[in-house]
Amino acid sequence: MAPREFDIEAIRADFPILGRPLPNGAKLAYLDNGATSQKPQAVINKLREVYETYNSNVHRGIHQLGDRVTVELEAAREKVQRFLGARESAEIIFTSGTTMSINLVANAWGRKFLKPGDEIVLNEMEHHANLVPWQQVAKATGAKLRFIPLTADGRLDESHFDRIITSKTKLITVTAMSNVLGTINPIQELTTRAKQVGAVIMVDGAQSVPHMLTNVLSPAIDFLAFSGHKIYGPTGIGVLYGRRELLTAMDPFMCGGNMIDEVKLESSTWGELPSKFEAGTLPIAEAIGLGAAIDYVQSIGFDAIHTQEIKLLERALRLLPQTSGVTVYGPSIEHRGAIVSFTVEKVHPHDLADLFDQKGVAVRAGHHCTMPLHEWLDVSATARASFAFYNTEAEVDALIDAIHYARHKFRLE
Ligand code: C6P
Repeated sequence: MAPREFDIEAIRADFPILGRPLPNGAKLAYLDNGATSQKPQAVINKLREVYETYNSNVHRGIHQLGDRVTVELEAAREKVQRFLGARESAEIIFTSGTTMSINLVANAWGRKFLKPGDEIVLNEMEHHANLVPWQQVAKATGAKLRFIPLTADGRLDESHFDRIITSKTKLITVTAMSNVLGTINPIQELTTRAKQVGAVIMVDGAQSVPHMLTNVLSPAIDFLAFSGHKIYGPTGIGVLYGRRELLTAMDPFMCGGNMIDEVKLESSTWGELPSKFEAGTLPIAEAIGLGAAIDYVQSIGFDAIHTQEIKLLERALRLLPQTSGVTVYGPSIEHRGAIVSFTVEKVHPHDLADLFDQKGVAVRAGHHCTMPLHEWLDVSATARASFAFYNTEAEVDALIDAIHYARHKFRLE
């Protein structure tokens, strides 16, 4: 289906929350999409449809509602499969989000296959969700963590790849897009390097999947994690894509109902993929809602999404540095997605976020679950504007006005 025409007002009208005044009466400028995105009416309607018309548990139902909900859930899985370009829907595991997807790989693959002397390659910009699980796995297995250094502008320093990615490397795990700097990492190059040394590559797609076309076969990555709530879908649902051979070789991460083949008192055997990794009742309506979110994103198309988000990014990267006291972190526009973190001299980011909120401008402030990156930046916290295709240039201007407002409140202008 051809994407619809990009009409920003019509698109904004699809998101009921964007048109509602805030409790203080201010007009919302929602620039916190990196934390979670807003939901279009189509997703809200889908959740309602599930609960109103065919709510039931999946797979176990031998009644009409159970049949219907199972069909809908598996249709959502197939949508995710096609969206990611995966070979088969059995390679799509529903999880609660990126964090759980990464923990699944760390525990079910890492603990089984890593041993002393093996190396896990990371870098300093990773979100805690793609760092802490690997610290735990390294402790448990004796594997070592290696970190690719960053360039001064916050990109992976490729001149260190030869030194860090070696025959000892068993896993490269990397975010496709930094949730703080917006940096887009060279997944193609890292995949090639991983294959050269016989390592597995895992991509944290939490920030990239909502904003750019992802194809797990090109470059051929082994694992990909993303969260439904950042791609205009419900909370509580996420995805792990895994290559069949790897998923087959792994043991289950969590055990219980749904994931077994046969259970005896002393031992059990596992179900087929993807059930083997889906113990217990899934977030059913949320998974179906994720399918609706993917339909919605595809109805707009990544070309239009990219064009709009780059326009916003360009404006933010031009206006922020022209604003007194502002320091912007991260690389130039060719190397980043629509996320901008910054500080304002003499105003703590938490105070900034508070004052912005009075004006209706919603941003995130803090370390954004990247404490090592903030140590590297040599600041304890930043403020972050993260854009979506439904944001407008007027909202970028509202951000700049809010900075002036905060500086004025602090008697800096
Ligand atoms: N980052 C942010 O405001 P979950 O919480 O499981 O949906 O996603 C975790 C996660 C993993 N990797 C990256 C790159 C992320 O950005 C996130 C979530 C949010 O930046 C919440 S801390």
